[in-house]
This record gives sequence, structure tokens and C-alpha cells, in this order.
Amino acid sequence: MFGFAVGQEVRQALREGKPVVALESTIISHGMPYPQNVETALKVEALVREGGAVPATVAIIAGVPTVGISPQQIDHLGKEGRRVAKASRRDVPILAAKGLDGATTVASTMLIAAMAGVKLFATGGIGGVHRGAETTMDISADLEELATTPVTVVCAGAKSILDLGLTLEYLETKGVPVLGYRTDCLPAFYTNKSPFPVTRVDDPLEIAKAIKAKEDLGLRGGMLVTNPIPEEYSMDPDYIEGVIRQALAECDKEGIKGKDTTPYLLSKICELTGGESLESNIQLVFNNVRLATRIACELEKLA
Ligand code: PSU
Ligand code: MN
Repeated sequence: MFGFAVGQEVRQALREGKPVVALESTIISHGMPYPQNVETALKVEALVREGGAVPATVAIIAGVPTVGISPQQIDHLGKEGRRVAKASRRDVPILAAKGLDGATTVASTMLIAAMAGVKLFATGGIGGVHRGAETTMDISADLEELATTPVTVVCAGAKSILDLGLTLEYLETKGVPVLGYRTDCLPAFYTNKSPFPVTRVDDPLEIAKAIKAKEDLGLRGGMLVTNPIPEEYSMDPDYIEGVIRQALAECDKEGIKGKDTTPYLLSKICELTGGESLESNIQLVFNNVRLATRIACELEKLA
């Protein structure tokens, strides 16, 4: 029989009702270069612990969806980088059948976290509706997962490699609550503003209550909490828009499609900004992890 695994520390925390925060692994293997990817992933786990919760980095290890991989496995995924399969929901059964490793996206991390009963998940940015989706139909499986699976995802909004307006429309159609932490507009990953409104919340307890309400009312699907990048790390909007346009043009010229699109754009942006975007990316992940940990702790008190 095929099944999933839960790391020992995470299993114990879940048994004792302690707060757990899930973390994804595509960000490690496909979202950042080595060695910053591994350093960031390990620091993130330390931040969750400092906040009083237990980290659960999710990946597929030799075919087994695993909630709470080891530091050695994090190092392995980071070193292998793009040689590891990027695993979204559709890839999970194939990797399980073949006994292969997979780095989980937001969609598959939510899916696997939910198997273990983990309710909070922190990352950098989510996938969404790509610019030009009206002809390519390129819409990330992350959005469908948010509509289906009961996990709250804390992110810094979405990069404007996506069409942010269409991404919000899609989430609205699917009935996914989109909250803004201390903001009235959707943060755009590298920058803390966009023209698109979200529902403002000012307190982690309020967010925890919304999660509890959703659960108690039997409403399916997850929730998206968008957390603006701290001002001191946010980038100039015009500069980053220019970089994104250039990255999109090169992606088009190279004929990159499908699941390769997002990782290609991420590494191109990193290259074009000479690493400046990477530092912002790392800092916003830390910021999201701190918030997710606070929400997880509040949620545990409500239980
Ligand atoms: N956006 C980022 N960093 C990332 C990703 C997206 O700013 O690392 C990764 C996440 O794992 C996300 C995935 O779930 O890319 C989306 O890929 P796609 O667009 O192929 O669904
Ligand atoms: Mn896609």
C-alpha cells in the first residue's frame, strides 16, 4: 500500500495538539540558488521553533509524501536543485509509483500537509494566473488547491510575473478568502502595494478565528493570507516591473512553457537584479514564517 510519512517531531506535536507550520520544497530546489536555498530553509525552520511551533518541511522522498523532512534531506534537495522533479498535485501519484524524489509546490504541499492534519503553511509567493493566460490557459494548480484543501497559506502576495487582477478574480470565483495582513491592497511580492483590494486584518488572532470559523462551518478549501514585504527590503516598483518584463520576453523567446515557466522566470529575475531580488525574497519568506507561526499558536489556543 502507498502512504504518506510524518516526521517524528511533527507526529508528536500533532498528537499533543502543538502548533505546526508546513513549509514547501519547490522554493528550495527551484526557487532559489544553492547555497542560499538550504541556508534559508534551515533558518526558516529555526524561526518556527523560536516562535513556539514545530516546522514541517514537506517533500516527496523516494516516492513517499513526507511531512517533516530532515535537515539532510533539505540539503539534498537544495544541492540537487532543478534535477529534482518539481512536483505539483498531478505529479504526486507518478513519483510515488516510481519511488522518486519530488520538491513540492504550494499545491502539493497543501495537499500533503492536509493528509497529516497541518493547518498552517508559510511560503514566499504562490502561483497564479499568468499574464497572457487568456491564450495559454496557464493557471497554477495552486489556485485550485486553495479552493479545495483546508490549509491556510501565508505568502507575500504574488509576483507580477502573474496577472494579479485575474489571480484575485479566480480566487473569488472559487470562494477563497484573501486576507491582507495590515494592508488594504494585495502585496506584489517584491513591493508592498498593488491596485487590487483585499480584506484587511490587523491581528493574528483575528486570522486564527477566521480559520476556526471556516472549519466549524464546514466550508471547504483554504485561505490565503497576504503579508507585505517589510518596507526596508521592498524594491522600486518601476525597476522590478522592467526586470519582470525583460524576463517574460526572454522566456517567450526561449520557448519556455508549462511547469518550467515559473522556475525560469524566478532565476532570470535573480540573475537580472544581480542577487538583489534574492535578498528581498529571503527576507519576505522570514516575515511570512513569523506571521504563520503566530497564527498557528493563536489557532492552537482556540482549539
Ligand atoms: N513563486 C515564487 N517562488 C516560488 C514559486 C512561485 O515567488 O518558489 C514556486 C512555488 O512552489 C509555487 C510554484 O507553488 O512555484 C508555482 O509553479 P506553477 O506556476 O508551475 O504552478
Ligand atoms: Mn503553469
